[in-house]
Amino acid sequence: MSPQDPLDIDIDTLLAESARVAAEYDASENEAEHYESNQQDLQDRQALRRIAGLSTELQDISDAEYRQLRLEKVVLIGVWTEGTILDAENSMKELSALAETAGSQVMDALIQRRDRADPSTFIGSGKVVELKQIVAATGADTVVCDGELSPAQLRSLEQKVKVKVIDRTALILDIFAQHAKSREGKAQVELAQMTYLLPRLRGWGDSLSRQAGGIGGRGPGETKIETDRRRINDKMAKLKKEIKEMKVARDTKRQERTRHQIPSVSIAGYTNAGKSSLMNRLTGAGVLVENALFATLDPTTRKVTSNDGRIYTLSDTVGFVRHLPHQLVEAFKSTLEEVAGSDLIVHVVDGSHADPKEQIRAVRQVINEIGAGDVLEIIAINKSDIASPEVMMQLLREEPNSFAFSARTGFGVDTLLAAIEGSLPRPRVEISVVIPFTRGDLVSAIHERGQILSEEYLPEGTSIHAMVDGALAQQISDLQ
Ligand SMILES: Nc1nc2c(ncn2[C@@H]2O[C@H](COP(=O)(O)OP(=O)(O)OP(=O)(O)O)[C@@H](O)[C@H]2O)c(=O)[nH]1
Ligand SMILES: [Mg+2]
Repeated sequence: MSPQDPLDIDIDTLLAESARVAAEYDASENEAEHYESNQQDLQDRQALRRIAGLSTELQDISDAEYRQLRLEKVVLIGVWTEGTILDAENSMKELSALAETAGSQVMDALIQRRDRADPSTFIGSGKVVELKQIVAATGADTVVCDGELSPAQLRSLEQKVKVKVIDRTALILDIFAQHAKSREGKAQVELAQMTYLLPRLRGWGDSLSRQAGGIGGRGPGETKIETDRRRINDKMAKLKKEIKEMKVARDTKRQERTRHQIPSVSIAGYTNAGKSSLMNRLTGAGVLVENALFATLDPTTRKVTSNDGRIYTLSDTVGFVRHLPHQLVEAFKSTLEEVAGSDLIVHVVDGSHADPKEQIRAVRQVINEIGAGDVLEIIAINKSDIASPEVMMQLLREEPNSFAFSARTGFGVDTLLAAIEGSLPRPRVEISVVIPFTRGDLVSAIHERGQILSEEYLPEGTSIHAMVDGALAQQISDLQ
């Protein structure tokens, strides 16, 4: 897109501008500080836990250059409201992995025990002071909050800590933006970013409207924000149209597959579970494998021939995560429809993860959300080479249709493959025909899509006894 394009909006500039206008508004307001009692502060302090060993450094600078990351020093904060401390720590570990995937260096991580997040600053005001000290001591330039914060919360925390504050959703959107390669992927991410941005602009716009109402006039800030909002809406409409056009091409391809009754298998699962590694094992597709979250954004589909000679497709898909931002689910709908439209989902689980059951739950939630809840599912528990055997055994016992394997060592892959191929929809129509040699195309179609029971070459053609799908049976009967 050319820089002259009125729709080419630089989100950072826009955000900065909106933040400035919002800050002006806030400064004009009577700053009623939200003080809590000392007792609460004491409780806050006692509830504060630091997670040791979470700060890690990027090991490979060339990797960072390749992805053109903005190397930021970040401090993570989380509010632990329910569940065990282990759950809270796992959540922070994941946030840390997300931050590192986005190219940041994690300086420190804090969790605060509270009944609920503070409505004005997410963490309690006592903690805010402490956070500010940690930020200063570590030289951090960004604070990342584990959760989705309201625009007002982000703003007041930012003002108090004096560095940029972002939430988990913004972080995930940032990773997606960095990893999107295809035109469709980029458009989908941009749409998700704008959907995220729009209510945040509205928040500021509303504040300004209230201000404008008070003095009975329209401030220049409001006009600016309304223009921005209109431009974003225009851009979003344009993106949606583009995505729709690309969806047509995708649908055509899928219809083609359906028409030929080629079974399709989707590899889905939590991010970093080893979906692409399995895809590569099974097809040699050479999909990028990386110990990073959301390494794969664009689906890769390969034609595979089963051991009994039938053809099906195998697709590697984008990974899921807990609380996957709904803007992303919405924007990636056309990509995710691939999963919903498949005959079988191979749900890859990282057996070596601290809480694989929680990952299974989170993935199933997204699978249901995209309307794929009824698709047949195989649970494929990966990384058997490093997972605890007890955890693997427990998962295998609890999940009826489950298999253990290791994409790295190849352990269990054959059994898993046999289970996948055994679950493919079976051709149902039995035929017994002699096909003239001029119709070699039909003979190969029966080989690819059907199941040969017997085959014999006669002088008048190929005599075949086979099971085929309805469409192929129709084509063959038309021949007679
Ligand atoms: N030890 C071990 N590591 C594995 C195994 N399979 C995959 N990995 C590693 O797990 C990491 C993630 O693998 P990927 O195949 O990229 O995972 P993915 O599910 O495609 O991840 P995203 O595309 O990022 O959602 C990589 O570092 C792999 O090398 C395995 O069987 N054993
Ligand atoms: Mg992948």
